[in-house]
Amino acid sequence: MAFPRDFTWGAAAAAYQVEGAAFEDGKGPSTWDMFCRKPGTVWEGQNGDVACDHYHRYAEDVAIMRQIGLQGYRLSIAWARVLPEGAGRVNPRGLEFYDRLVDALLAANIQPYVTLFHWDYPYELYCRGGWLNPDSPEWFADYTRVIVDKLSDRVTHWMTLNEPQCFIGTGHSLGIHAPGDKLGLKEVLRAGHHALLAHGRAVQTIRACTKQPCKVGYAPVGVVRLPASDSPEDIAAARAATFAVSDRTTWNSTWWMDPVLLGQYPEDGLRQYGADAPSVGPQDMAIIHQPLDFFGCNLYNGELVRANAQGQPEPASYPLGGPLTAFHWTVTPEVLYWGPKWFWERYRLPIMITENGMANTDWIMLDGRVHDPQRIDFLRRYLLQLERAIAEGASVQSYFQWSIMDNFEWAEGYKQRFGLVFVDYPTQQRVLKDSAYWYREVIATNGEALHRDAYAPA
Ligand code: GCO
Repeated sequence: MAFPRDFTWGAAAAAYQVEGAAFEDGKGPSTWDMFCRKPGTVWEGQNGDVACDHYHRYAEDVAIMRQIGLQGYRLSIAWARVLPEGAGRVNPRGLEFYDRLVDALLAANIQPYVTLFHWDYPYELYCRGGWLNPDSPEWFADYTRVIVDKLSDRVTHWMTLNEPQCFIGTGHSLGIHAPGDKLGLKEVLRAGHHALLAHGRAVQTIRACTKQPCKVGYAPVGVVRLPASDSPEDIAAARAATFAVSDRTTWNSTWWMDPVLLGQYPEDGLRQYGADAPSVGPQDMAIIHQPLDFFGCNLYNGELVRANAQGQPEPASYPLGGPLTAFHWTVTPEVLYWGPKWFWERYRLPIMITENGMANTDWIMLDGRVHDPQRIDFLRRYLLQLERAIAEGASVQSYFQWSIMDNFEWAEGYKQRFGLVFVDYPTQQRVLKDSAYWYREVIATNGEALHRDAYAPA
């Protein structure tokens, strides 16, 4: 049995995707509130105004988490709920929501893992330049202080930013996520540099203000390339491609991980971006490169790579008709093998899988249940690969399935269902899917149930 005895089994969600109450109790608007209102941005004009109504139903949701046996729940804080203008005035009612949520989790024996920023940027700060403003790292540090002052007597696990590759790239370059900008690469990377500085300032702030010893990490996307075969050449090529900045987009691992974990931008990234690379102030890397306690990363799938005749990586294709999720993402369980293995080798920090899961075509069936064998098989395959990575020495501390419940999947609206728990949005009824009962077994047996073929839900 590879999973360590103190392994944490959890599930994740993010504020804008589940909370709703978008304009209640003094919350200020976020860029996502505004973005959803622009025609043509989100599928069928949907938005997170109500979402899963978790803001009002959190007690029921925590009871469900307890029923599943979650040991950890990864949540995020809506910055503009706490600071309606993003900076300055604190909204006590917003802060109290997280107070109640954290208390409910602890009472259910579930550890809160708090992400400070999961994309819902305060709109008022966006109007002041957002991540392009050189003051943005300080805004983030000030907000962090408010949260840590309030919650660190009970919260001991913190993550600063979720997926900078996405909120910077998808939000500021492609324009398909909030704030919906299509900036040139130079501005995009400047915004990214400020986000990295914000990470560093937040870590410093957490360490300075925490009321008890705590663990601090980060949650970028793990952009991993997978070897097309078991040959040493293909494996070496996939590893090299995983740690390369091979195009002029933000979609890579090292540009976002190396500064944080090694204190420098990768050489090939500096070459690739050339004159568009951000100017780095003399103190910047010292701020960005803070000691961390864990390396969080979100892992869903990976593209296939093989070695060409010169041993260099080149793209390879998956076999025709291979498995796809409802989102049409490839099913590539080995990403939970190679990802943790290589990230552990490069960064030597204990790993938390902060997200992994799949969208499925779930509905309530005529027997009143939600049967999702694809998700069970998906998670089983992925977790067996994670177990293999651990058995071979990768230090992995925890796994957070995405997501505890169906929720607002950004530009896809409510079309994609990622949950262990089905949400019937018109009634807000929650129904545990078969995968939730199965995951309960996995948790209760610390992974042993992954080796059982037959599974009949309770
Ligand atoms: C992300 C975000 C989550 C998504 C999930 C499924 O990775 O995009 O962190 O908010 O909902 O990944 O796409």
